[in-house]
Amino acid sequence: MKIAPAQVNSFNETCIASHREKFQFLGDQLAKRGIDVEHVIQQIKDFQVAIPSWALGMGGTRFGRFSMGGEPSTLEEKIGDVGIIHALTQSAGAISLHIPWDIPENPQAIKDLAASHNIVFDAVNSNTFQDQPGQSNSYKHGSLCHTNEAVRSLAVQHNKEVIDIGVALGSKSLTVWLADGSSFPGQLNFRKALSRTLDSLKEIYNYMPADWKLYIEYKPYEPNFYSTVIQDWGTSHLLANECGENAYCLVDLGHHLPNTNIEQIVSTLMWRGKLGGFHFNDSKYGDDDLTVGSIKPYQLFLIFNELVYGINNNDANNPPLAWMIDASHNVKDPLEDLMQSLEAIQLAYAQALIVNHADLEKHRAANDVTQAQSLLQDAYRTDLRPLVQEASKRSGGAIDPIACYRKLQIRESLIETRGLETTASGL
Ligand SMILES: [Mn+2]
Repeated sequence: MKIAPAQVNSFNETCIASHREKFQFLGDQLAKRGIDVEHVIQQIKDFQVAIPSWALGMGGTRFGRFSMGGEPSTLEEKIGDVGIIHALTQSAGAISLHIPWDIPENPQAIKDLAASHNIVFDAVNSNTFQDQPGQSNSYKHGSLCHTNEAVRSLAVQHNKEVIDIGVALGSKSLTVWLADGSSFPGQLNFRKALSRTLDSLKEIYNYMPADWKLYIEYKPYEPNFYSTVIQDWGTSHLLANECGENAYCLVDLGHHLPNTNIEQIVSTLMWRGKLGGFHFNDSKYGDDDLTVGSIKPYQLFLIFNELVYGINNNDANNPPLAWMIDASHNVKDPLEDLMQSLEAIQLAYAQALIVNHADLEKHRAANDVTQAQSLLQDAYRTDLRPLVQEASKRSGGAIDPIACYRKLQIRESLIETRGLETTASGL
């Protein structure tokens, strides 16, 4: 199903008066503070976040999975769902495919379908963390790091196939996340495992077209619980440096131990020109994959503050970043959850855009700790929701995407067309 612009417009008519009032007030307040409101709105309008193909159905835990109904069971339906989110928000104009969960049978037809929703293909993601039916060698004890050369070459070959699929779709990057590691002391020779992983990654890197980027994701634990081969940003950075100039680190917010200073990692990687992209989610304990901004919105703002600073002070030529939501939806409607995440991302970005970095530097130079902290908190505590809503409206999206989604009874229509018992591939 497709949402017509007229449906969004007629929804907007129902809330335009109250929106105008709030936006006018906020705009005046920001202007008095010397903020170029139009510039911030334009930045928000230009900001697009990719939706991963695996986030559109209900996820689950190892204890169970509860269906939502109307979930997409084919790649075509998944693209349709991203199309719904994009029509309502105008900020999700890309999809990131997971292979082999979502192999397009006819890449051109899939490309055309996505284009009809104004959606492009973001990074493609390989999967060497589970065995596929009939697979000759198992990934049980690792993939790119495996002790057996045959397993490593199977995993390398898979990544090359993922690149080929991405090329056919117009993707320009490959994201590699490895489950490789060990669950018990003694199981793995750390040094040899890392060295084998580097050799495998180099082979994948060398296969990529010259205009592609390789994103190397890290994670400290899970599914292995004693060690992970690419455990942290330093290891990812080391591997990316060894691979070459088109290899970058990928930061997934949930892939850190509790209380890690992620904004500092962002700052360091951008300083070196090695930050490739972001996987957004939120967490309380570990890799919880919760809705972005639902647990630690201040941390999200501080991360965006470093991102904006890094983008504006880009002496190391860090390339434009790949933004993607990487979350799981176990209890909420996945489409509503994704729209909540998009709003949180836009809000944090907008708050970061109103930080006066020149003043902040003055406070820092004077070692005025109080003022420096207050300056950041002042931006964070400014309610910029009317500004984000204005950006959505001006792009042709809904002033309140979730309210519009409910008003149009999208989930009900999806259940009517697809039924109650569907399961998205890969979940
Ligand atoms: Mn991720």
